[in-house]
Amino acid sequence: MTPQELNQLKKYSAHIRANVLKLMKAKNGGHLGGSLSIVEVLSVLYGRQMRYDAKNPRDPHRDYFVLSKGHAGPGLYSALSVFHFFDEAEIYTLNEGGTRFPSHPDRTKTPGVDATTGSLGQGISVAAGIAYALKLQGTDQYVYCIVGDGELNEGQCWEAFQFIASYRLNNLIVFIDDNKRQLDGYTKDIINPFDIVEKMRAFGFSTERVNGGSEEAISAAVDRAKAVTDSAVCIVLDTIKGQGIPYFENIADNHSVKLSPADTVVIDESVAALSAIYEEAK
Ligand SMILES: Cc1ncc(C[n+]2csc(CCOP(=O)(O)OP(=O)(O)O)c2C)c(N)n1
Ligand SMILES: [Mg+2]
Repeated sequence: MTPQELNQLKKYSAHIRANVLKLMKAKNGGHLGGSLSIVEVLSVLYGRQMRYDAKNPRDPHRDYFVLSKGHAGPGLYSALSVFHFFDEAEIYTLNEGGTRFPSHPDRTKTPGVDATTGSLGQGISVAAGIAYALKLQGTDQYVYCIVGDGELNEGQCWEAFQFIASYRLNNLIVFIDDNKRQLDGYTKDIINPFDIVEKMRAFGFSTERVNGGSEEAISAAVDRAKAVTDSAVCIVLDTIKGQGIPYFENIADNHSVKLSPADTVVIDESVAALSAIYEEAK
């Protein structure tokens, strides 16, 4: 990747992150922490790795994206707005009656959303089905799926992983967003995941852990994943819940926030700083 390409990805990340914060402010809160931890991976996927046509989101030749941790819908909508699937202004109707932007993704409502998710564990199973169908068709399309680390509490994830590994679905790149926290605390204190990389390897996946805050590291890992020919692939993203905004990384409960006046001040300051990055002359 050239320095210019990396700089462009960083601008995308800044723009997605700013949109997440603006969405939170517009709704006085929401699923902030888990939306911010996937900003960089979304930037890499939509800004570099995925094949899609934003003006024809159902293009049968597209790559597919499944947000299995569906509560991070605000993160996905922010990304899809940056990549021109729809006007940014519309995402601020999040959760309102009649909106195309429900809190959790709905494939029948939102351009660019390939799977309806929110019930944890289901999205990875849907992604497995899509990938298996594409394999049967012999296409060169990829499916990308993001699973939460807390989501791994769901037995359904492990059923899906067995299927994906057994059928060597190397056209499905599984990301696990290891942000170390789930709804009500640290994963290690609730259902200890132990070593996620070792677990995925034991299940049959080629697995690596990368810095989930680095566009360069994520993109290089996706390149390596695409070169795997004989097994399922998993990239564990080492992330921080609330990633990119130290104030929100450090608050005790950053899963689904209700904003205080002090939080809103931080959001305004952060959006101003992020806008300066992505609006910098191209
Ligand atoms: C089947 C199911 N059970 C419970 C919930 C409620 N829930 C929403 S988010 C969440 C925690 C998810 O944690 P994690 O996957 O780590 O998400 P992140 O840290 O990325 O926000 C829970 C329990 C749900 N959406 N689906
Ligand atoms: Mg988590």
